[in-house]
Amino acid sequence: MFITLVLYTDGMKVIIKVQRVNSATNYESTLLVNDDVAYFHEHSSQLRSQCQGFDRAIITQANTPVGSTIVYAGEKKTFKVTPEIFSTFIKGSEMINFQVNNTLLHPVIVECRLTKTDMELEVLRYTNKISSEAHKMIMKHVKPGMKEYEMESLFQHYCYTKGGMRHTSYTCICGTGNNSSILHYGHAGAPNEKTIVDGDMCLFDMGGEYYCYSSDITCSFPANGRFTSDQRNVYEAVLKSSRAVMAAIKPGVKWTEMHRLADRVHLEELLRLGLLSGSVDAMMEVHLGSVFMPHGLGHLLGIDVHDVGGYPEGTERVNEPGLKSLRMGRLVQERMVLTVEPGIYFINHLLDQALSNPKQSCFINGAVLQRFRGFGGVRIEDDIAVTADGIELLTCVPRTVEDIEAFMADSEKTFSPVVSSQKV
Ligand SMILES: [Mn+2]
Repeated sequence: MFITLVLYTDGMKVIIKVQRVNSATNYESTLLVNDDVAYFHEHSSQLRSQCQGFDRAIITQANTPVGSTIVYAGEKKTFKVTPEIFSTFIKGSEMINFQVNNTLLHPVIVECRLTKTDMELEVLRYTNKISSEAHKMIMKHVKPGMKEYEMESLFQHYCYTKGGMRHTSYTCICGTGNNSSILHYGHAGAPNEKTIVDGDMCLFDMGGEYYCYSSDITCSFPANGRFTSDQRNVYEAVLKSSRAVMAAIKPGVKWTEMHRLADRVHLEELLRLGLLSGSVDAMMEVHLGSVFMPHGLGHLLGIDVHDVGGYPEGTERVNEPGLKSLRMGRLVQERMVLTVEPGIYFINHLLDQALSNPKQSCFINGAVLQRFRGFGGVRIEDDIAVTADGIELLTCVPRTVEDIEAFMADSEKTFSPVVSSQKV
């Protein structure tokens, strides 16, 4: 394995890429994409010093000769390609056998990947657009009697034929019935092989990848296109928390607080359903939310589906049930791209654990809970980009119960993305 540092100008922009190449497969994965010239100026000496140590470094300069002025990304920033900027880089052959300083390089790369440039956002909008369309196509096609893996295959086919996306961002999760409560279902040991049954909830978590950039979308809906009243209630509880979180996200908010907000809405709704009783504050004290949502609310998204940067040095994980699974612990910043993916699941061993814990079982109505054994789970996962004062919703699929039922019934009724908790 070696790392390549590429600096090139592509007509209008300067891109710095650090690539890791697996010499066995020649598969390249990009670790850093940055087209911010100001960033480059600021860090050029640091980056240069870190080149010392790459097993191999290839520096290329295309199109634009040294000394020319580049207009950056159509904005009024100009960047003079000075000889000294290239002086070290341009002589690639001299850079063989340097030592990598990962201690210095790692945090630089992580910060580059944390917030997205305009061009990166464009690619992420694209991955979401195509993947949303593929999810909608699946919703039109799914029928009891089909296999879960048919849905995986159809999704991949759509992404590749319509979007040129050769890979998905992760192995497709196509859980139906009780399988929808298995968080990472679809792996080699359980390869989406169940037959879909009338009455099943489907939980399809799939995202296409384009030029290394990911998408990560989950749609939950009934296989037969009509929600039962229990399915509707659980679904709408999750949709309510999703939209409450989206309405609250803006630069400066704590991601851990967003997770707690989702937990609180879930508990309030399960209380309303009669599945729980008592004080929601007291339930929060004993982390009852994590019984129903044992994963984190969401994560950074970018070149990797669970992208880097969630815990920089000095940011500690909150060691509480649920919260400890969060892949990001830092404050929300403009230009971050995140998933918002609350869920409510009925996972037998977690339910049994809670029932045997007097601090939690006192809130649970066992008889009502019994009805939900085998229900599976609901997750609603959208991708968002953080703006100066809120969010841009990148995912566009039917989300309300009414939209889903109308859409699956083959109605041409249009739906509009719901971004406010008020509309749910
Ligand atoms: Mn996700």
